[in-house]
Amino acid sequence: MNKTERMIYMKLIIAIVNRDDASSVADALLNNGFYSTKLSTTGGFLKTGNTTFLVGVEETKVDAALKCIKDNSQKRQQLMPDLSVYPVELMPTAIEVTVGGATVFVLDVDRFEKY
Ligand code: 2BA
Repeated sequence: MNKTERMIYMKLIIAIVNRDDASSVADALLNNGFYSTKLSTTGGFLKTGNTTFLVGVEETKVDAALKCIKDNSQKRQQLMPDLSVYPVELMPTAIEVTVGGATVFVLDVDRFEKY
């Protein structure tokens, strides 16, 4: 590698967001020049749909991409049936769970190629 070349390190951001925030997160990423892939996913606890973004970015741009995600992901209260009292009671009671804003993983990418 000569003096003018430098390694570009890539990171993969995996971000799980509420379905209701998915469109504004996608728009913010696009408007700031990031490529992303949106997957329809399901949370293991609530068993309801959420959205997972895959965003491949240069290491130096990770914080800018995370800002797009953070600024557009809201915390929400979500109700789920409290199954601990069911079926003793005929109607399950509901418990409130705080979901989000976003759950984010940032991973090193060994290799990034497009064919
Ligand atoms: P869910 O698994 O449906 O979880 C929804 C919310 O329920 C969570 O919000 C958290 O407040 C609560 N919760 C989840 N598991 C719990 C448990 N074992 N005991 C008590 N409360 C629990 P968030 O933490 O904001 O997570 C939102 C979604 O992000 C999750 O949906 C899941 O799809 C994903 N997620 C969160 N942490 C994860 C992790 N460590 N690995 C993989 N996915 C994760």
